Amino acid sequence: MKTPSSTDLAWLGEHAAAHLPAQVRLRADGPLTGTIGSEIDRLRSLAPGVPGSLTLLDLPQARASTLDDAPFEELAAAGEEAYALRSRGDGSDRGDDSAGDASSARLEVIGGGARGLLYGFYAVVLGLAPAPSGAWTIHSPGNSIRMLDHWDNMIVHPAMGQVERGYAGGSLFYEDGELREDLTRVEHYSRLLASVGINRVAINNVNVHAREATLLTERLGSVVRLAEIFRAQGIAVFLSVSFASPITLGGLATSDPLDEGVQAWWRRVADAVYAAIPDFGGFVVKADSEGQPGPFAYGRDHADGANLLARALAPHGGEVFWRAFVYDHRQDWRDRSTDRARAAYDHFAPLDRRFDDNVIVQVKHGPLDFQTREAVSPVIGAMPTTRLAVELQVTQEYTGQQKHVCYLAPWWSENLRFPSGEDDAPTMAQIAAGSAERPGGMVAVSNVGDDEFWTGHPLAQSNLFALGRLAWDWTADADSILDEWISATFGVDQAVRSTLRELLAESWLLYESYTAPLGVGFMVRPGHHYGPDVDGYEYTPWGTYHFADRDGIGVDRTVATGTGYAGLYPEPWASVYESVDTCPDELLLFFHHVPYTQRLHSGKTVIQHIYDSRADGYERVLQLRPRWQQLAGLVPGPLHERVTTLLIEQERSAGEWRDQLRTYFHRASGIADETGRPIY
Ligand code: GCW
Repeated sequence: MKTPSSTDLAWLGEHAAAHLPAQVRLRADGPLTGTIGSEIDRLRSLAPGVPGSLTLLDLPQARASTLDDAPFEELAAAGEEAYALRSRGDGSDRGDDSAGDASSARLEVIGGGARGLLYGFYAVVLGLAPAPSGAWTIHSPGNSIRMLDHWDNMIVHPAMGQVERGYAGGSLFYEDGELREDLTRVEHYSRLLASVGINRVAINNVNVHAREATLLTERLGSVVRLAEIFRAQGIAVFLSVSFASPITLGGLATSDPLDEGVQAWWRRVADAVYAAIPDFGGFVVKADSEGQPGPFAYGRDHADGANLLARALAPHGGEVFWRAFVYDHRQDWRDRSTDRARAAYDHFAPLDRRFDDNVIVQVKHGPLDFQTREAVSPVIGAMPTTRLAVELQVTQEYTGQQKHVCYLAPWWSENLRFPSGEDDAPTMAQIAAGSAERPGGMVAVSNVGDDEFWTGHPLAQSNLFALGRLAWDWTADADSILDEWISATFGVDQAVRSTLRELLAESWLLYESYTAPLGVGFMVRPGHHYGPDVDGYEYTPWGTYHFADRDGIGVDRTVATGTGYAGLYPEPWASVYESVDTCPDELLLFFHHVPYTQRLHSGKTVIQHIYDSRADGYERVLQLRPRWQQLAGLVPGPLHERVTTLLIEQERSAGEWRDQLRTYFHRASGIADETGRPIY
């Protein structure tokens, strides 16, 4: 087997190319001579010698062609990111594993615009869009915002490394404080993103340090170069900016959003950025959060702050992604009335109607912080007139740090499908998607670095892929997405497919089973957040407590006796969560402080559940490696070795979680494990 290159080891590698008919017939001239057009040309070179043909046309070309039965009006209405697809000839379905003899198959793709054509092309390459023979199907994204945020630093940060919460090596973009000379991998990466429909990317950490702040001004040239690469894939580039920039970069005495000098400074800076990058996306801002500067210093609120930047960008069509992750990270652990889970709601819900049209409030999917399990953020249903984006974390900060196998699509799906109220209330995804007039969508923190497998754990590529697919269509099924990723990456060998399914499909629930129980969250080692440390955050200022003592555990967030957080939801959820009887088991300790002897709906007591699931989870982890071993020789050797090494670490770590949690809660409760399994 040849030594795989990093491109081979992601889904646009050799297996994807195998889907492509050979005599690809490109007619991508005319209005498509832009950079996307040349990109389509480049992609054609991936096609091996399979007979058949592929016609790619944009809408004006298609109208002028012989395809007079194409759904022109519908496609035009679906927008420039949409595409129409039809197969003709042998009746095979390009999305089907058993595509069979494609000798006479012919695929026709019409793009609503250049990006639609590119997406249609990738869908064919990756087998993502079944094309029933004879009939046209139209595919269009369910979200207009499909964005990835990079938490990359130009300089390696002493505590956080080069990529904050990055588990895949250094930054793809920067090296030694500057943009890399060789950006070939950024080109590959931009293709990976476009192939699953990503259309926006932010290229630096939301914690904006001194050097990275200068991307906005003296290092704008680096942004220009990255924007050129991403442009070819229809992806707009965004910068994370510091709210204090007028002071730190501009030498002003203030960054007060109501100060005219500050407003003029931001306008001048935005004008300069757009002079260099006419299709620049805009800014991402983390303000008044974990030490980042913000409008509170001047007695202003977050609408004042966001609108300041929005008004500088508006003349150029730019957007501000303003994060709602605002809470008191210096709280006194003795203070039981402050609840971090409430913070984003308390700060932002009252500001609905105050944000300018080009502000998108970016809300983490849960009220705490990307935990393995937590409730859905009540902010999303509380700002009906504000453009919103749900923020997900592809990088596995709290979900195994790309050392543990953890396929997150089922967890994201569960959040996206969450109905905001009774009966046919819209789901969280529908609310975020917004309307044609006020579009929103999804933003996620990337899990990619300069690692040869892109994501450290090669199987963590599935999360990046799934994120794009769910941003395109939140109703897509997590298992089907997994299958798509497996075929695109590893081909259609049945043994490979079934093993990967077994390893990945329920890996999130497996991870949950041996880590913090029943929605209580955290219990991780402070700082790096890897591995168990039950009391690690208990007496810290971060607002992340479990309140376990000899009698019970959990956070009382009820209206009746707790922080009142449960009351921030509309019905039925306010009532469902308020009562121990109706609260779902998996969120019991998120909403309630209960005795260890509390019985779950599963019939087990809380303490026995903690004992059992930690021990059973560990046993299941032990089954992963022998299963993976069966793929030796069926997947590239270096990839097989990397996964094997990581599975050994997952076993070690899961054992540590099991033993620390079982022992801790035995010591706390004094209640025996009825199975008699070892406790230390
Ligand atoms: O989960 C926390 C992380 C921080 C991160 C922060 C955020 C970029 O531990 O490292 O900072 O979230 O989302 O801003």
